[in-house]
Amino acid sequence: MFRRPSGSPADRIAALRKELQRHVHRYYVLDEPSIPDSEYDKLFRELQALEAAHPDLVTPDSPTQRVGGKPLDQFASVRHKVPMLSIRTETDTEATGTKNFDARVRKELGLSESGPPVEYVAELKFDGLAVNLRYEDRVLVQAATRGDGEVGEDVTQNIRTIRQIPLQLPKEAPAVMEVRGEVYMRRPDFEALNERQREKMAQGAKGEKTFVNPRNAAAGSIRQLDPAIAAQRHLSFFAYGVGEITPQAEGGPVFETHFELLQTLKSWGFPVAAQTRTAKGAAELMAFYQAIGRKRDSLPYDIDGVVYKVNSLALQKKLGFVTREPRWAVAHKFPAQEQLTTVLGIDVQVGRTGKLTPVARLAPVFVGGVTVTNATLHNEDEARRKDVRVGDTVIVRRAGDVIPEVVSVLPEKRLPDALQFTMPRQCPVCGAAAVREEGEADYRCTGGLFCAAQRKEAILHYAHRRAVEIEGLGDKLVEQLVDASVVRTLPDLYKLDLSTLASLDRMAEKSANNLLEALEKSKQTTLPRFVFGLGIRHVGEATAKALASHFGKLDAIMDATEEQLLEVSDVGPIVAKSIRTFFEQAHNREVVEQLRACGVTWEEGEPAKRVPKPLTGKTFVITGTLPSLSRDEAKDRIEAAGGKVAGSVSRKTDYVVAGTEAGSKLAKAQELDVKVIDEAVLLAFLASPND
Ligand code: D41
Repeated sequence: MFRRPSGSPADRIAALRKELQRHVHRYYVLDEPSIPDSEYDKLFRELQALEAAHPDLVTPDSPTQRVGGKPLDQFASVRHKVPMLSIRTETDTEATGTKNFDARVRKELGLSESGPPVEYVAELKFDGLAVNLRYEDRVLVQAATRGDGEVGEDVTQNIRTIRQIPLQLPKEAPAVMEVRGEVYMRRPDFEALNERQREKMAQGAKGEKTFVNPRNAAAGSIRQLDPAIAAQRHLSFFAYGVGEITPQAEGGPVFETHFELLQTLKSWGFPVAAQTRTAKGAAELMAFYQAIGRKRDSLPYDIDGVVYKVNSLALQKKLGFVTREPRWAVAHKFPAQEQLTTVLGIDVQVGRTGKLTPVARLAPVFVGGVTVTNATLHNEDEARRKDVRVGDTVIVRRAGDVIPEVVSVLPEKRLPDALQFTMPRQCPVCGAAAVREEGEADYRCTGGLFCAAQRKEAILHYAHRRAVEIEGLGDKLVEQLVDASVVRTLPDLYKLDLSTLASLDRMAEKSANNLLEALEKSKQTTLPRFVFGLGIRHVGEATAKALASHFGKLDAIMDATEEQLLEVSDVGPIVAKSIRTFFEQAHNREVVEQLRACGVTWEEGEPAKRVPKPLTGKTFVITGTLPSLSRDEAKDRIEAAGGKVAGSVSRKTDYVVAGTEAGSKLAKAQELDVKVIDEAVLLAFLASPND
């Protein structure tokens, strides 16, 4: 992805340092990485290799000479009493990965190859932020990030907001006790946080942003200066080790193994991953690696690998550490969940129900254990927010069961002539109008009856028991009829004959006859069933009935203006617009005509006498919190009763509906002498035929 080395090794080293420096700053200081970790690691390893080959070019300020992050200025620094070590990583995902580690441990302990296996503890490697929790006299007195391992940041106030972290230890705990672990964010909490952030941004809040992954969300939340904000971010914690502890001689605990230590921490209220196991020898470690690898996608949090630790604390001591990495532990990585790739194109897919989804077509890339060639951009707003363009270099993420997605674009790699993506206003499958309704995120195709993408759904809906009802025409059969191109649109159903049906797989003559009989029977239907069967968005059974009794005839419904539709009880602006758009599509009208020509009939009636809706012509403003209705519910019900709901109070406002904590709108109403009512009065209006 990156420029090949040009010029001398010294030039390349300088270029790599500059690039890495920039990423380090974005990652550790801003919690906003610009490239995936895997890409950073590649650059880092290239620099390491070059420096190893040219030791004279190593300088103390090289990123390779510094571990971990630089503290933000605003947090107080904390010098760790016992340094927080880092952990050697094994990137070999084959069985050799565990064999090498086990062989090294055995060799350093002077164990023969044929001796009994070494016992390990196998843990999950959470993708979070390492912290040290210090308890003095069994009270949490300080929490600090790992920082560079020597000095971290004091984040006590934020850590105290994590409910999973005990603030107090039981009386058997020693006088000084430091517990180490990872603060992380579960995927559902991450999704919910980003959703809230998006809402805030949509409401114009300044300085709000979404997070690219749970790790950054956790890091950003812990290194958040306002503990009140940290408190709203659901963070989780799990313990993996200890720092300073009161020595045994002074009444400290007696632990012989790491596993025992974890069990004790668990009994004191610290979360310890349930998957933690002891394992003997390389083969059992590998079995653990593979078992967790299979489970990885279904875990509700991200892990980037597993960690193996020698279980016996005596052996750990004997093994010691080299340059801040214990010899008794190793992190065994899983395939990365984020990778760089390029966008070959942006397609728009149409779902079974007509939903349009923009999808980035990608140069194939191996992410999270699978080759990914497509990533969803979700909807128009998301595509705009991320501003993904054809030709862009992007970070692709595949974590958990979720479908791959584009996390962000590398703006510095954008081609100068790259065009901004716009959502098509027409369905790419059938050409019908694609519309996005007020308050909705998605565009939808309005060609429900003839759009190839929606064929199966449209037919199933029409044939439903509560619609036109074609007995025996279910999922499987529709699938078969459409896939064999025997049925394209609804009228094709009525052209089926015995020989066509009998030619289908698994179709006995008896079932073919039954289907033909059911089709014949379905021709005699009712207007509400037929209208419901058309599958017009927002037109359910009740609305179909209301339309039928209001207009009496299908042609009247098809030709009704939005205003006329609004007169129907329970029809609000969104439903009216949806009905109008449906019948504006020439193809939809054609399908209706063809169905009639095939002999589908119903009894038509006279239009109902016009009864004005209770709130026709009245404008409302809602303010404050109502006791039982949500604001949206109140709006829907006022509109369904013929009224309008405005956002601000003016002389044209008829009523202000005020709940608790009503603010400036209430004051404005009083100033303009507009009638103020409460929810009870509103409900009475809605129930009465006139106001
Ligand atoms: O889950 C983890 N991320 C994790 C991190 C773990 N399960 N165990 C760890 N063990 C250690 C040693 C062996 C040094 C006690 C670690 C880390 N260290 C660690 N996390 C961040 C830097 C080092």
